[in-house]
Amino acid sequence: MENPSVITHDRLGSLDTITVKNNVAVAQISLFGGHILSYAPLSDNRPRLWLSDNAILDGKTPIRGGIPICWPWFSNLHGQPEQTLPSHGYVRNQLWTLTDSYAVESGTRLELHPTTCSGDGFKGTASLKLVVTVGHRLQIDLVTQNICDEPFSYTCALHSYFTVEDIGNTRLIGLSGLYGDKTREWQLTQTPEPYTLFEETDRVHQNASPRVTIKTPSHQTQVDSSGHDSIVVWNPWQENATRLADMNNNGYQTMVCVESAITNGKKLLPGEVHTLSQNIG
Ligand code: TA6
Repeated sequence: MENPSVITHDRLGSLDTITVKNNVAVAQISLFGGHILSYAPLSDNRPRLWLSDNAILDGKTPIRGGIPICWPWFSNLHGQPEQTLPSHGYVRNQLWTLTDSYAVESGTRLELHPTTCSGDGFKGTASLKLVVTVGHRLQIDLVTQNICDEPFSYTCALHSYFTVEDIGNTRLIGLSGLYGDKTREWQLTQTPEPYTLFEETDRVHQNASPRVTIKTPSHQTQVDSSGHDSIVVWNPWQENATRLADMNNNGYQTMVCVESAITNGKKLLPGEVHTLSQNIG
């Protein structure tokens, strides 16, 4: 296990959290949802992740901000709007367990598991593990294994909320090709250059860009992905922000979601393992 002085167990609202403070970074993870709430490298002490001031921390409601784990489906299962199942799957609504923590060359590594991988809407038998490495950069690995004798398919996302000083002064670099625009009936649209945000933005970029850089006048945040088939970009903008009970009315001005995702579906054969990764710098 990791040196006990590096990991502490705390509370945030009704959430049991784990705080990692090592010699290169600080991070906080909620056991509810296996949900990374914050991360800042000591090199600049700049928080990389956005967490809503109005986030509901009751241990029952998905947390607005940080890195929600969307599994075993992204958004609404099979896209049916009348879906009665929870948006973004069901593991972000569960208590997770810290099953291991240990020092690695780059920092501190934590392994967490959800209470169960089974649930309505998913027929597979899977194991799921979140491996978080807190170092000069933040590495997140979501590891899915098919542990039954039948193949299954799933979608998933690391639904990361990044903090920016001003969304109106933010550019995304590294995206290309066509995206599906959820705000316009999933119309296929060419990625703009420069990539600025000026309205509700809800896009699934089909090109699996390995690196997206979030550029503001004073900072650049690198979002590297692997094991993904798409990148999702989301900002609710003003009207939706006022509708969201867990986002203050101008919360949209200081955040952007850049999500490493499998939105087209991943089929796992019996015994097969797949890892969806995001690395934040
Ligand atoms: O990732 C984009 C998205 O699917 C949006 O359509 C919006 O629903 C967002 O996720 C937030 O979803 P949530 O269920 O966390 O409110």
